[in-house]
Amino acid sequence: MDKPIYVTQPSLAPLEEFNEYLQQIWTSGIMTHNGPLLQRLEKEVSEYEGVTDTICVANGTCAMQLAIRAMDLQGEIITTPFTFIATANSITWERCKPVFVDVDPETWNIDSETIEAAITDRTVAVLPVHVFSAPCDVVRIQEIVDQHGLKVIYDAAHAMCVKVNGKSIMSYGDVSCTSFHATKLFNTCEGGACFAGNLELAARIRRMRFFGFDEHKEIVDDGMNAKMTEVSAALGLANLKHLDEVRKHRREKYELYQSLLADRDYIAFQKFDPEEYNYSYMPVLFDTEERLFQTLGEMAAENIYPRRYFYPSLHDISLFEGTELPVATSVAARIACLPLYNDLPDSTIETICQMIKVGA
Ligand code: T4K
Repeated sequence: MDKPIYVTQPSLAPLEEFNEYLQQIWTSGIMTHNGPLLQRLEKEVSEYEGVTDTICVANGTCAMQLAIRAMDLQGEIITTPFTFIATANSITWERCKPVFVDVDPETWNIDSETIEAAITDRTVAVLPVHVFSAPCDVVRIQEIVDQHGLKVIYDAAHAMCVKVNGKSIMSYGDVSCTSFHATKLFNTCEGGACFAGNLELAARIRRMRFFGFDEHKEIVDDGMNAKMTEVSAALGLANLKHLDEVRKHRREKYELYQSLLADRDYIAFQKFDPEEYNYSYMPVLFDTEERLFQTLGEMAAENIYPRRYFYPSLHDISLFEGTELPVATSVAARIACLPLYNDLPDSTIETICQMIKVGA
């Protein structure tokens, strides 16, 4: 390839549409502090997702930190090791301890049956991740947390647009947190959001993202600066109009990969319900790490760069070492996310799939 092909590229609305919103900022001079565009984005995301409230924040990591803080959680939080480091960062930065449990070999999400065995008298919450947008077993997880009096925070960083049992995935758990980072299906450059069904909890998160101010700018709570700017909100408003189309195109490209790779019996795809997935990533599981290495090497020689999301499994890094979680270790060593984004030509997907054949 003349130009490098990376794992992803941002999906961006036409520049003129972004400019229309920017013009409003230039006219009003309001750039941040929960301005009109942010309020409009929160309303539009709520309508899009079918939820009552959206609390936009500066990024997905601080969304999880705010959720932990707003519920005053202190202690052990059970989570998955097959995720981006930010999941664990949000726990440790709130001075809690991540306790990793193993993942399901087919969905690669937290194995809900391993959660109970990890509960101690120090456990305060469970923080599962809908990895690559495949929903966790939200019903079983809720049963477990209810039985043990724990909270549940979902890391839904990958999962915009996903519905489970006809309801937005963001409506599950005490708080669901998502990311609107540039590399996500829906992006505001940097950004994220919290979704909380409990009105008091939602109000507390709102205060906490804005220094602990109430609506009269009285300092009434502990807080930080986790606000989303008007420029990010403007980008979000422009991008949101194209989200259905973006998801549809990604799905077509995902399915093209799937059909071209269908005869490779050494490759497995993530298990998910096709209607409950947003097709933002193209993860494939190789039968061996050697085959994965060989394929990555051959692709790099052609200027194509899939990514090892998420390697290594977090429980295997020196910060956290201590537990043996064989499924997570093995899956993390054998997965690569192939390039997937809206402008990726089908002919490049065909080339990539041929290379996987050559590597076999
Ligand atoms: N929880 C989970 C499960 C997550 O995956 C993440 C973030 C979070 C929580 C935290 O959310 P945030 O606090 O980030 O909102 C990227 C993203 O930085 C990160 O948001 C994301 N997950 C993670 C999975 O991917 P890297 O280290 O892969 O980024 P980078 O810069 O290598 O970008 C990957 C490719 O994307 C590049 O090869 C080229 C392309 N790219 C990237 C950027 C930044 C562009 O085309 N344009 C760009 O502006 O982390």
